[in-house]
Amino acid sequence: MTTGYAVTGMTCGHCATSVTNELNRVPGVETVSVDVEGGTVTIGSTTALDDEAVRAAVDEAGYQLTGKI
Ligand code: 9UX
Repeated sequence: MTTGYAVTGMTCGHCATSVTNELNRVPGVETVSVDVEGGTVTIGSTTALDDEAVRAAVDEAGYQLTGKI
């Protein structure tokens, strides 16, 4: 399955790398696709994700998860 999230604060490619690295630590995450321009992150996973774990990972990277898309 894929789940999309709105993430604010990402402005360059290094932002995308940072948030991807943190999200890859979340249990169940298989793939991470970041659209910096659009402010979205799409995560592929085998099972439903723990949204709070995703939120915490985004926060840890220094960005803000503002909702699902
Ligand atoms: Mo790029 Mo992102 O220099 O927080 S890493 S703006």
